[in-house]
Amino acid sequence: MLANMKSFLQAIINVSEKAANIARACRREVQLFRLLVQEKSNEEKNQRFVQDFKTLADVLIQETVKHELGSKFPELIGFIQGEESNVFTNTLGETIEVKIMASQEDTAELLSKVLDGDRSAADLLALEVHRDVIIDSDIPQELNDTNNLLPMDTIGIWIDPIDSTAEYIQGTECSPDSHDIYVCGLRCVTVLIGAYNRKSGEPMIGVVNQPFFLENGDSWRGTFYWGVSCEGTVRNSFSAPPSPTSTVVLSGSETDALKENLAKHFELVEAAGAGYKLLSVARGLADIYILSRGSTFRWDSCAPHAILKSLGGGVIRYCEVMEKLATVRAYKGNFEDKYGLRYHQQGRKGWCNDEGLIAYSSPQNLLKLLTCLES
Ligand code: 2IP
Ligand code: CA
Repeated sequence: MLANMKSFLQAIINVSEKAANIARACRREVQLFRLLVQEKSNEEKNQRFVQDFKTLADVLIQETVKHELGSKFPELIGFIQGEESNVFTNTLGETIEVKIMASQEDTAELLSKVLDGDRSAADLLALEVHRDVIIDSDIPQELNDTNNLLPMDTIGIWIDPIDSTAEYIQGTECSPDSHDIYVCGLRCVTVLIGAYNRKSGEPMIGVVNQPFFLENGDSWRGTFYWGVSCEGTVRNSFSAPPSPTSTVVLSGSETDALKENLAKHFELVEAAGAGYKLLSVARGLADIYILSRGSTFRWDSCAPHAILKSLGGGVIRYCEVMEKLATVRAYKGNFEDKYGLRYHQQGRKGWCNDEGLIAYSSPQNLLKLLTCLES
């Protein structure tokens, strides 16, 4: 089946906002928040289910995205994958499969079984799962043209329902550093939905939703970003390509050796959230996100990778590049074609990006980094 790019992208944006609604509800609604953040409580059963609830929030969002995209685009069914499995064993040893049922009532019924009969929490979640969410987006009309049709049987989807789970659960708020990058807190949380070509593995379409973008009073408003880079169509939600910043964003667990080397040439910022750091490069808050270790997965990088590609940047394999730095620097082609991360096949460690990664917003910024690393 052919789908037009505009309706496919709009469907991903809509379901990313539904995911953000669920994530915000779990923080806003007292019955849900209590389960989520492991508040000190004397009711033993809450402790027992707290672990389930954290996983449940993740799993429920992932299943919602799978259910919505699968029902709109049936040829995707079986090719929509994510971080979480929808079958998990609660701390009572019961194996539970989280499914989105046809009706809100049936979904609430199923969820209350996972939540030890807490029907009010289940109802609140089911309400968000079944709510119709259509969000205004700035998708250009050209993506509606007949020359922008996508064969849906060539597309796979990677979902990270809540990236930076640690900040989501216990995020302590912090103010932005001098580069407007938040080192920690709820702003580092992102919902990541990426579409890739099942044959070549190349990322094609990415939506990154930031559920906690703006705090007004005691509630949060989110925002989202999108990028398309496929079949010769290259568009995104940014008004202009990012300008150079000489800033590099890093994981808090990056090696000292790499940090010492980079510090000679760049300003370094350590922030939480793999998705958030990739987004910071796309937003032009940093030129580079470099990660020397295999601590991210296909679901972390696919969506922001597609956005970076649409900006003329990309995400390439750190280890391979470091092994042949001079060759890579001398390469005259598109670095993405030769060294880019691919999403259709497992590597030595499953779906882990085991070679680490270098995310860049432009070839110029990548070359500047490679020159510094070589010196
Ligand atoms: C995590 C999350 C962490 C990141 C880790 C990801 O995903 O993005 O922030 O570690 O690599 O897998 P770091 O903070 O060092 O970048 P999740 O939160 O979905 O498990
Ligand atoms: Ca993640």
